[in-house]
Amino acid sequence: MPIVLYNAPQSTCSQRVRFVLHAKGLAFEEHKLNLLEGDQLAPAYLAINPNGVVPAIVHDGVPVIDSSVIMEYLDEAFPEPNPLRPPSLTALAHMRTMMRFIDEMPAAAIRVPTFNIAFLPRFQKMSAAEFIAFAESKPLRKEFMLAMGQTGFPKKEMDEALGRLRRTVDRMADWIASSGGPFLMGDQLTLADISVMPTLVRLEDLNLDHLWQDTPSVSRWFATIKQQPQFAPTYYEGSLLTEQFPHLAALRT
Ligand SMILES: N[C@@H](CCC(=O)N[C@@H](CS)C(=O)NCC(=O)O)C(=O)O
Repeated sequence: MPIVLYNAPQSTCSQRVRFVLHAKGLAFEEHKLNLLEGDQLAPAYLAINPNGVVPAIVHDGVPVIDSSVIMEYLDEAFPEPNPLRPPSLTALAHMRTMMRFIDEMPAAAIRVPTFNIAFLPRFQKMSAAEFIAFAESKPLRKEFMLAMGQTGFPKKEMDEALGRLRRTVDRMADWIASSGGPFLMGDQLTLADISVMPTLVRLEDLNLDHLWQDTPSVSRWFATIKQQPQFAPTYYEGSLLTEQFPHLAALRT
């Protein structure tokens, strides 16, 4: 039975899982959910992922949810080809520490510029009652949506999010320096690289790549990631926000 993937093209968490599936050469059946239309809140999907977020996979009839858990699950279930976790227990613990940091810091912080710059115009078209009903229907992101409201996050929150993203770049530079690169853990591409990859792609998509312009080791890391054969099939047409939202096209010029 092929793996079934529920995801969204532009979703950073989904991009992690697509990359791992391609790295393993696994056949999968892809279901694309429209997150702005609320497909992730449909009862049939909530039965798979009660958190109402993507991605989720179903393997042998059993759902596995949360992108970090899915990545580890896939690497454990299909270690070859391309093992994405280091063999020693201490290195594995180090990789997981990086992944926790990435989930807690950049993966959360990136939502603030993403929503303010890309999604807000869509929410501003809703009536106040429609927006509140949409926000309140989200099991995981209700408070986040209500905090953003229809005017967006204030400058203070944008600045704090960009600060957390900048500190992530600094931490990546430390990891590359101590491992010798080209990847975060040295010669081996691991789940830690795949975990942080979509944040840098998103920052570049939002024209915020100045955050690492003074950090050549991170620029080199990013160029190396883009050269991986899994990168292009992961980022198929429509995976970038500038490809989906016409008002963002100007950011590219
Ligand atoms: N910790 C979860 C977070 C998943 C998540 O936030 N997914 C976003 C897309 S990247 C989503 O589905 N958002 C839909 C919504 O907010 O309604 C994971 O890593 O899978």
